[in-house]
Amino acid sequence: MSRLIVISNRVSAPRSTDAAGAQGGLSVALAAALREYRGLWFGWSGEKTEEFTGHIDLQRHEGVTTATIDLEEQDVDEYYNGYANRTLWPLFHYRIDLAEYDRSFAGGYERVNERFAETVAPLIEPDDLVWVHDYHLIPLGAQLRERGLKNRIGFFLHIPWPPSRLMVSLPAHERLVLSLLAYDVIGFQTEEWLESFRHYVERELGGYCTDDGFIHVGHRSVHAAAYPIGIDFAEFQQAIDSPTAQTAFDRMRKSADGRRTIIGVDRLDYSKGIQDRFLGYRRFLEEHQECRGEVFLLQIAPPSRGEVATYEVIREELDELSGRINGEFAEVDWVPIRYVNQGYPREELAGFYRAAEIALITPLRDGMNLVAKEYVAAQDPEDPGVLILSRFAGAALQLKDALLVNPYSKDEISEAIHTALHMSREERVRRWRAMAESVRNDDVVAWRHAFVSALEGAKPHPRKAAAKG
Ligand code: ADQ
Repeated sequence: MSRLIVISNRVSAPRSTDAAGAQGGLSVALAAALREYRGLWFGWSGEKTEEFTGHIDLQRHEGVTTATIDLEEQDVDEYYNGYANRTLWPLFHYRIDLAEYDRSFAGGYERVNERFAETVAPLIEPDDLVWVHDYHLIPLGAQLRERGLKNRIGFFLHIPWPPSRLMVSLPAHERLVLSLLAYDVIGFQTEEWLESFRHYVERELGGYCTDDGFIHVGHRSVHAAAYPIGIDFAEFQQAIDSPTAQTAFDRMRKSADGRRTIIGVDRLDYSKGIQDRFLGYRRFLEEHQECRGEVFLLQIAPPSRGEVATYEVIREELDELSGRINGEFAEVDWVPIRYVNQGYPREELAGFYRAAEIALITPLRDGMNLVAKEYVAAQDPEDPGVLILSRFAGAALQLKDALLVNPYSKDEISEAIHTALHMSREERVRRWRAMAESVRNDDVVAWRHAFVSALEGAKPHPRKAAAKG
């Protein structure tokens, strides 16, 4: 059997020394794949070094080999904080108003992708399958081909693919997209992002798409398909059955004191729509005075990407907005929003999800959104809560029995909260069953099997180099 080489910006293989549940489902799932295929996981250590040397720190944790490199400060500024998080992240989430186009960012991005390629290439054996993850590493496949790799190489994009009309605002967009043709399989979260990609290929690259799932540009044919990511359902069930989850559940229910809990859990990011969510909840409190004092919103949002200025701004805005709403509506014995800026271990989070009668997950745009799936998995089958979900999250295409809302509309959010609070148990159970079936069947194990089998099935790469822009 071929080995599997996973390459992503950051590496997070499970370690038994980590606090219980500190690892995300994705890292657990990729680690399981790596154990099965005896592979290794390559990426940035998260550490900085004075001068890039290409030194690889090889480690083995619980049957998984990790290989990490340190990057220079300039690399981190231009590649990670720059092109990845200030150019591609906003653009791919349809926020061209926030996207910064800076030539030094683009240069740093190329340079770090080259550094990745240069360092990882000697670790790759001829029969290895290579799986590259996410928007940080789009050109990596082409860089590896330039170094003579003929392996089957796949790419999975965890975030949306923007509509062509937005994509063309990126300087040198053709060059970036053409570099994707070096891969054998390109995976997207949903049919919607795949459709946007195919549209770009036809319109901007003069290529064409065929019914067998291939895109064709010049002499290259690449398999492009949707592989919706899921959660590790079995692992999450264990988390929910743990004593820690039970304690967290009891703590929440006790502190709710008979009030109903609406929960939101997100990384603090503008794409997650937390501001519009607060405003929608505010509208609900205005319109339904009779419900004031009977519900509260628990918003858990640990800060992310502290080095990017936009994230500082959104943090300040949310502090201000939650303070204002609380000031406006609070009573001596009731605060409408509990806004918590920290992360919690998975088992505790599972207990919080279960204690919440409603989840309000309203990203303005999201590749998938695993929080929505975790909420569904954590519910009591006899008395499940209601999921209110943005129609612009990738997860909405699978979780059609959620209350789907337009996250920009305060009225829709307000109405959905009201509907959720009054929904009969029978309807809650009916909706939950349909969603739970999807979350259980399309889990992260099914996701990686689907992607890796597609990669295994790919034809060997032709001797001729991939098209370059
Ligand atoms: P993210 O944008 O990070 O991921 P999401 O899919 O919701 O978004 O995953 C977040 C993960 O972090 C979940 O497992 C959640 O439990 C955890 N998490 C979030 N807030 C937390 C908190 N306060 N405490 C503890 N854990 C917390 C990107 C894309 C998504 C895509 C995923 C996976 O943006 O669209 O679903 O990758 O492909």
